[in-house]
Formats: sequence, C-alpha cells, structure tokens
Amino acid sequence: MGMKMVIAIVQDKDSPKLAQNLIQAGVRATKLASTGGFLHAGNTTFLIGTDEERVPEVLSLIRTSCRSREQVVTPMSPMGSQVESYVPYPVSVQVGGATIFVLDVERFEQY
Ligand code: 2BA
Repeated sequence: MGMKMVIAIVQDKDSPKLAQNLIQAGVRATKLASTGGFLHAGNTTFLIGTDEERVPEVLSLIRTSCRSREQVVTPMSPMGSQVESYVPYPVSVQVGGATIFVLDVERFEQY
C-alpha cells in the first residue's frame, strides 16, 4: 500500500482545531511553525504521513477545520519616503484556508 505525505500550510488561528481533529481521527501529524514568504506572518505547516487510502479523509478534515480570511497588509514604505508625501495605505489579501501538497513517500522507516 502506498504512503503519501500531505503538507498543509494553514493559518495559525485554525491550527489548534486541525490538530485536535487529526488526533481525534487517529491521524498522525507533525506541526511546524512557519512563516509566509509574502506576508512575513506566522502560519503553521502540518506534515501528515498517511496511507494513500486515507488521503481523502485527511483532506476533508483539513477542509472542515480551516477557513480563508482577508488579511490587511501595510506595505513597507520605500526608502526616503519620510521626506516626501508617501502614504502607505493598507491593501487586503485573501489568505487561503489551506495550501496543500500531496507527495509520494518513497520510503518510510521508524527506528
Ligand atoms: P504568504 O506567502 O504569506 O501569502 C499570503 C497570501 O498572500 C496568499 O494566500 C496570497 O493570497 C497572497 N500572495 C502570496 N504571494 C503573492 C504574490 N506574489 N502576489 C500577490 N499576492 C500574493 P495563499 O495563497 O492562501 O497562501 C497562504 C500561505 O501558504 C502563504 O503565505 C505561504 O506560506 C503558503 N504558500 C502558498 N503557496 C505556496 C507555494 N506555492 N509554495 C509554498 N508555500 C506556499
């Protein structure tokens, strides 16, 4: 039976709920503190190694535990902007409920 690695990047706000739902379903996971490259804000990455046949269940647990939100970002002011009339105004971005990669696991060992 094939094994998959599900990598799910979720918002910090959703991570306790997802962790709890995974445990309840008997799905093993590792949580990593991560940082979004664009927002430079904290998010959480879950590494979930699971049998191939449980992947749909895992994806549905993620889908029901996480939701997308609008986040306001204030862009950094350009250099020297303090002398001129640069007004950095906040822009809103939609941050997804979860960004998911499903990878084939070539080999799994535990010692
Ligand atoms: P961030 O990189 O902080 O991105 C947060 C949100 O900002 C993104 O939400 C997207 O709506 C927007 N965004 C990101 N890059 C952008 C760009 N170049 N131009 C305009 N808007 C941009 P999501 O797409 O839902 O991504 C949420 C988080 O998932 C990301 O946080 C990042 O940590 C991760 N992620 C998304 N796509 C990824 C990928 N292809 N590889 C690795 N990590 C990814």
